[in-house]
Amino acid sequence: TELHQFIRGLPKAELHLHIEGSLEPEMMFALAQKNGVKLPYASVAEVRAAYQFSDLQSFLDLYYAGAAVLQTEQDFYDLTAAYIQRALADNVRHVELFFDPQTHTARGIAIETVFAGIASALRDAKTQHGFSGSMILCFLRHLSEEDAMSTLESALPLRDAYADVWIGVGLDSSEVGNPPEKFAHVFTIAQAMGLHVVAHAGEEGPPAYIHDALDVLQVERIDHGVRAEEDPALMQQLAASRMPLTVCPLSNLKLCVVKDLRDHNLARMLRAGLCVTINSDDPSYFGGYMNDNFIATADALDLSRAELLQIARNGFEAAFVSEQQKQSWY
Ligand code: ES4
Ligand code: ZN
Repeated sequence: TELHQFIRGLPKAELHLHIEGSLEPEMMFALAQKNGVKLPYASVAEVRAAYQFSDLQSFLDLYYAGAAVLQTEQDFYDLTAAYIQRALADNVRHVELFFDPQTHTARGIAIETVFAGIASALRDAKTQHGFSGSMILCFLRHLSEEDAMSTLESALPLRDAYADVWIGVGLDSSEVGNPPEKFAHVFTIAQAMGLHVVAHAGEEGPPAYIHDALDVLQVERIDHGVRAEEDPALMQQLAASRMPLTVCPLSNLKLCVVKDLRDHNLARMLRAGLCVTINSDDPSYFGGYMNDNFIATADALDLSRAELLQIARNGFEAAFVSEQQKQSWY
């Protein structure tokens, strides 16, 4: 339809994308064969058929298993380059991608390998396509704060070599039972180093986790945040401060955070004045990249062109880039 064409033509920024979650089954199979990794699936079709989730944890179990095929710098390069190609096709101009070093270092992959592969793909895309991209290192919240701290320490020596791309830290994985306070110390250090700070909060966890991510971790964006709606005072605060929420509608549907996209609160939060953005989270697992997320949401919630334009602009407003770079986009 014409509205879908309008959406495809909008320049977009993607602020909530786990690079390991962009691993398509075809690449998973090819890398498994190349690297001699055994997968519990006989075919690409079997992998896709396994992507039926009941909650966040049921997804994370498959997501961490799939990531085990990534071993060399070239593997991380190819993964990132494939995502960028897909993003360019959706008119995504800027990405701040998440990566999970602990998933890889736990398997004996050096953190340098992860940084080098992802960063080279981002740098090549900048040269070749004028595509702008940066990296946010996420700590796995189901692991200890000591583990997060040693991950940050192992990344510190890379700071200067990756100053052009490594811009921040985030917090992901199993939310409930792993509140923001658990990572207060490591976030304080990261922020003191001049890194941007974000955290997943209020995806499955309660609104109190959003409050604490803001208060204790001093985050500059909330990833997901959809459960903010249960706390009217928090909604007021998020609207007044224009605190960005990186919402991922198809993810919320696939992980049963909402049971129908028509029940999603994205439009209500937008209309309440919150800085809502649309993102794809783990596009290979959740059935869609940026335009798929925008189109499915627009159709389910009857978003107007003005609202869709506002959402796309919110992505650039919420991006960790200079005012000058923002003005070049809008
Ligand atoms: C994630 Cl959807 C989601 N939530 C929390 N952690 C994650 N890691 C990758 N995808
Ligand atoms: Zn996420």
